[in-house]
Amino acid sequence: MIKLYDHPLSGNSYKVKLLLVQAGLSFETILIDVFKGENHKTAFTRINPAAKIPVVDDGGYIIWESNAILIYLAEKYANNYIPLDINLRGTLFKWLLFNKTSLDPYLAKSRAILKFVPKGKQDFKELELLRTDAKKGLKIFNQHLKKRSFIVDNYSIADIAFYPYIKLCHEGEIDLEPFKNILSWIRNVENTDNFFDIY
Ligand SMILES: N[C@@H](CCC(=O)N[C@@H](CS)C(=O)NCC(=O)O)C(=O)O
Repeated sequence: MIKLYDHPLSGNSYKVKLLLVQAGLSFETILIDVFKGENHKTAFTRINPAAKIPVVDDGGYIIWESNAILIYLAEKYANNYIPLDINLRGTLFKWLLFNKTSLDPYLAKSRAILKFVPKGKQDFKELELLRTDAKKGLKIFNQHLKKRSFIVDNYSIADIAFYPYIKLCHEGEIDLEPFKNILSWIRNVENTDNFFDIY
């Protein structure tokens, strides 16, 4: 059975869980308490030298990096979450990389500063810079979603990849109100079969 190294507050782990659940795949979760530093213990860094969750162990095949995991699982078990057409696939890969380079890092770090860093240790200067970059990415994403229900053709792993940190924007005090297309896209994702809330 697929094993997912997970933490309930991890947006990146949630992406993988959402695909596993929506695709009807059986899996078990192994809790890695990143707040207690369990991800830095040798037992875990042997599995992922980057010391991060999520990690998937699929019958001994180990893969980490959430968006890579989504591609792997969709290719192997859930073809309806990844387009067949090469141009649509190219577009999907483009958005998965945009997600990991131009949006998730800014959204996730803004959230982390306000949600997890103890008061008094929060770097508000860094937070402002992160939010400025996040808004640049959100503007591009919002523009792309004009007249589109989903990122590429039908609902796919691209939507799954973008969803958690956008949904959690409020925890980094990033206002989504100016991004109306993103707001309707969130509703579209939440209306897909077997969708479940992040928490
Ligand atoms: N690029 C990685 C990022 C993974 C990541 O940052 N994971 C967080 C949880 S969401 C983590 O393990 N943090 C613990 C740490 O950095 O010490 C991915 O998409 O999987």
